[in-house]
Amino acid sequence: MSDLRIASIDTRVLDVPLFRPHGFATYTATSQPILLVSVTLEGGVTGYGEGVVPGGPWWGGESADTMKVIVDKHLTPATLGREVTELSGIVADWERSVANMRFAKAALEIALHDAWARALDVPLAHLLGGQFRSELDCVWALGVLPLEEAIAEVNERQEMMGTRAFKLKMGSGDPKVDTGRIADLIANTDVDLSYRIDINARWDRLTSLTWLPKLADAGIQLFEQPTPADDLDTLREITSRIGVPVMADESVCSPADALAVAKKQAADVIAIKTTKLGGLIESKKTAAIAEAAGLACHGATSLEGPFGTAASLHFAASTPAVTYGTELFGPLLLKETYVTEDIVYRDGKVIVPEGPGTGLEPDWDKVNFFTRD
Ligand code: MUC
Ligand code: MG
Repeated sequence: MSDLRIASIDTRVLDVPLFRPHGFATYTATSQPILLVSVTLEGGVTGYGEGVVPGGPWWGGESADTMKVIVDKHLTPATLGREVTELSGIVADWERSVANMRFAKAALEIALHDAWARALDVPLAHLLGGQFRSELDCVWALGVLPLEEAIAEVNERQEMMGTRAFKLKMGSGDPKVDTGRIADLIANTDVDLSYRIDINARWDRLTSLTWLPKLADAGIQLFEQPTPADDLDTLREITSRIGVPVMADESVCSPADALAVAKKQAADVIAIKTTKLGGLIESKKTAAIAEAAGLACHGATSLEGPFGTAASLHFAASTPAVTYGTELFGPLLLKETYVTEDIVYRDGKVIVPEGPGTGLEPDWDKVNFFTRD
């Protein structure tokens, strides 16, 4: 077997334009900054991970810039020279030098997993318990958009890639106007489509209790994180009062958070982002807690590029607890890709790439083109 010691870790920030602006509750992204981490083993194999937040630090406080500093200055010295087969110990040791900073840890942890899987010549899912499915349902997320543009985008995605389920971003505007816009969208598109909303923790209790029932009447089938991350009492109240399933996203950034949500019965579904959770090992722990508590898991996204998305797909494909589909559509938001063969989307599903590691290879001309000076 080739030498599995970690020889070098390289980081670079890519700025990849989006095909259209993506409006979140407090920020509109026109490009996605991505920290691309490359880990090379002594035997010569290289693996890739991505450090990504949705657009910028508004979501969880980290950005591609902060991740670069954390990986370069603090995680890399604690990692170089060790055997990649010690990965769970390496990740545990990172806690001695870096608290929190889970997005940064995920970028390196996933690159290490990928290098290890490539060195063994197996798909990444084989290191995560084994792959038992090859495709997953995939939601398309619309940013905050005017009604006509939203209707056009839903129709287009339905036609182009068979998408049947859509996530709508809310929380940026007047709740009454926004609720009306969403009710009009649902009324003016195919009746069989499924819609969910993500408020990114921007509404308070009273706003939620006023407008969520109206959104339920309009046909919304899932409420994602309406209220602030730490307020599990209000999340539980919404979960028990309105009769539409609730998904916890910002409220669950660690396995301990999942345990707190489970104990309070504060949500029905947990959004598993391998980024916010600090990588694949912590994501597995989080999914196990949710499963034991009878909660569903959703394969969620920070709008990663192809490498990050593929890693999350291998996670979802090897984790039976992911029973609530995925929204792993991030690469499709990018104007152009930077891998030689991109992830395939068809019939409302995303296909898990085949081959060693994530199954994807960098297109170095494109990677260099998108690399920040
Ligand atoms: C989030 O909070 O879920 C995922 C899709 C999208 O549009 O935003 C992200 C972040
Ligand atoms: Mg969310």
